[in-house]
Amino acid sequence: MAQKVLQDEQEKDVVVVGAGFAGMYMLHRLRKMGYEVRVIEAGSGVGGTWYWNRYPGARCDVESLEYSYSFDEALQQEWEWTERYSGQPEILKYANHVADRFDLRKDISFNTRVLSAVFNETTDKWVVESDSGESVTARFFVMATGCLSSTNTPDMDGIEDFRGEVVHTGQWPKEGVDLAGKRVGIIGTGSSAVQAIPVIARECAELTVFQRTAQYTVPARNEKLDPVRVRETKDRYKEFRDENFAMPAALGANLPQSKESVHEASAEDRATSFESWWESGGTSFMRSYADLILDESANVYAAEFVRSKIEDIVTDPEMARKLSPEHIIGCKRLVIDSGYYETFNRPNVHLVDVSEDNIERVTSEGLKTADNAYEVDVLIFATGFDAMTGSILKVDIRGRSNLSIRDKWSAGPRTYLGLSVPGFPNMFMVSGPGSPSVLTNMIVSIQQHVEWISDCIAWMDETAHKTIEATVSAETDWVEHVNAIAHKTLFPSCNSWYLGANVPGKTRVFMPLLGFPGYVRRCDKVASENYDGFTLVANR
Ligand code: NA7
Repeated sequence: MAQKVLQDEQEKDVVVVGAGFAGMYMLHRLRKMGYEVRVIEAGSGVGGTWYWNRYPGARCDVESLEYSYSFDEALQQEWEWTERYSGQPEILKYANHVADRFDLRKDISFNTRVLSAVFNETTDKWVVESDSGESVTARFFVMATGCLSSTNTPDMDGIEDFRGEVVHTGQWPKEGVDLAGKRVGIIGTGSSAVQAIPVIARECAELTVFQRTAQYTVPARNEKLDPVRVRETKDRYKEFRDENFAMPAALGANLPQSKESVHEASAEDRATSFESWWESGGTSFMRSYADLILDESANVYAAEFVRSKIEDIVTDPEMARKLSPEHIIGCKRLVIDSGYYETFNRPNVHLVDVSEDNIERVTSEGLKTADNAYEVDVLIFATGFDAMTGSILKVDIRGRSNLSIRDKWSAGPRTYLGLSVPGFPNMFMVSGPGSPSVLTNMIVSIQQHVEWISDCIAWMDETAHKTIEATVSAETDWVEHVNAIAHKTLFPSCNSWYLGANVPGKTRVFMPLLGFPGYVRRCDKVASENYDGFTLVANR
C-alpha cells in the first residue's frame, strides 16, 4: 500500500501534459538538462495528433524533409522519409522511433487523462491530477496538448438512434473501420475530409458527402522522394533548416516567393504563373503573388483560377457549381489533395449541399435533411477541432486565487507570447494561442517553444527565482499585437477555425500570430532582457 501511494503521488521538477511532438521534445530536452519530468498522455502511445488522426488518407501538408525534428543531427540523418508528404502511418512510426531512440517512454504515463492542475500559492507548486489517480506535484507545469487535438462533433439530434457506426476522423479507431461494400456518409469538407474522400470512395459502395462550405484545394502532387534530393538536403541539413527557420511560416525556403502584386501582371502571365504553381503542387500556391492574402481584389484572381480548375475537372456542371467556393481563398487554411475534385466524377460519390438543404437530424438509418433522407451504414464526422484552446480548457486549470483558465478566457484566449498567462505562474503552453503555431511548420514552432521554455526554467534556477508570471500589461499589448497583424491580412474575414468560428458559441478571436521570424526575435529579446514582461519572484 505504501508503495502504491509513492507511485501515485510523485514530486517532479516539471509535469508535461501530452506526448505529441511537443511533449516528447520537452521531456528529452529537460531531462538532458538534469530535470526530473513526468509526461502524462491520454493515448496509449506517443505521436499526439498523428496518434489520433488515423483516418484513411491522413497526410501532412508540410514536406517530410522539413516536418521533422532538427535538434539532433544523427536523428535527422538516420531517418528515411519515403514520400514528399508523409502519410500518418510513417509520421507515427517516426514518433515511435524518436521515443525509442531517446528512451522517452519510461517517463510517460500513457492511457492517463489529466483532469486538473492547481497552483498552490503556499508551496509555489502545481498539483496535477489525472483520471488514473496519478497525482504529480511540480514546480513547473507545461501544457503540450497540441492545437488540433480536441475534436469538434456537432450536437445533432437523434445521434443515439443511429444503428450504424459513427466515427470522427480525429479519433479514428486504431483497429480501423471496415468500409468495404458499405454506404458511407461524411460530414464536412475540411482538410481531413478532402484527404479521406478519395480513399474512402475507392473502398466503399456509396459515399455521400455532406458539404456546408465548398473547399478550395490545390493538388499536393505527392510522390516518392527522389534519393538524390534527399542526399543533397541531408548533406546540408543544418543550412536547410536555418533557411526555413528564417521564413515567415518557417518552411519552404527552397521555393520562390513572388514580390509582385497580381495587379501588375498581365492576364497571360497570371495564367502561366498560377498554372505553374498548380502543377508543382502544395500550399505554396498562395506565394504566386505577394498580395493574395492581403487584398481582396487580388485574392479574386487566385480564387477564380481554382474555380476554373473545378469546372474543368468536374464533369457534371451542377456538381462543379456546388463544389465551387465563394469565400476568400487561403482565409480558411488552404487544403492540398490527391484527386479530391476528380473523385466527384465517380458514379458512387454523391454531394449534398447542406447549406441549401440543412441537416435536420440523425435517424436510425442515416441523415434527414430538410428536403431528403439519406441512408448510410457508417457516418463519419470530419468536422474538425476545437482548435488551439479546446485541449487547454478541457483541463480544470487553476492559478492564483483559484482563478480558473476557463473564466480567464471566457471572452477568448489571452496570453503573453502564446506561452504564458497572467495569474498562472510557472505554467507554459507549447504553441499556445497568440503564438505562430498553426501558421507555421508546427515542428519548427514546437522546437523553438520547447527550447525557450526549458532555457527559461534553467535561467530561473541559475538566478535563484521561484516563480515567473506574465504581467497583465504585457498580455494586453501582446493580444493587441496579434490582432493588429492579423487585421492587416484577409485571414480574419471568414468563418475559419483560426478564429474559433467553427465551434458554436466559441468567442471569435484570431488565435495564431502571423510571422515566425519576428516572433522568434521577440522571444529572444524578452529572454535577453531578463524576461521582460514577466514578474519574477526570487527564492527567499
Ligand atoms: P476543418 O478544417 O475545421 O473542417 C471541418 C469541416 O466540417 C468543414 O467543412 C466544416 O464546414 C464542417 N462542419 C463543421 N461542423 C459542421 C456541421 N455542424 N454541419 C456540417 N458541416 C460541418 O477540420 P479538418 O479536420 O478537416 O482540418 C483541420 C486541420 O487539420 C486542417 O486545417 C489541417 O491543418 C489539419 P464549415 O467550413 O465550418 O462550414
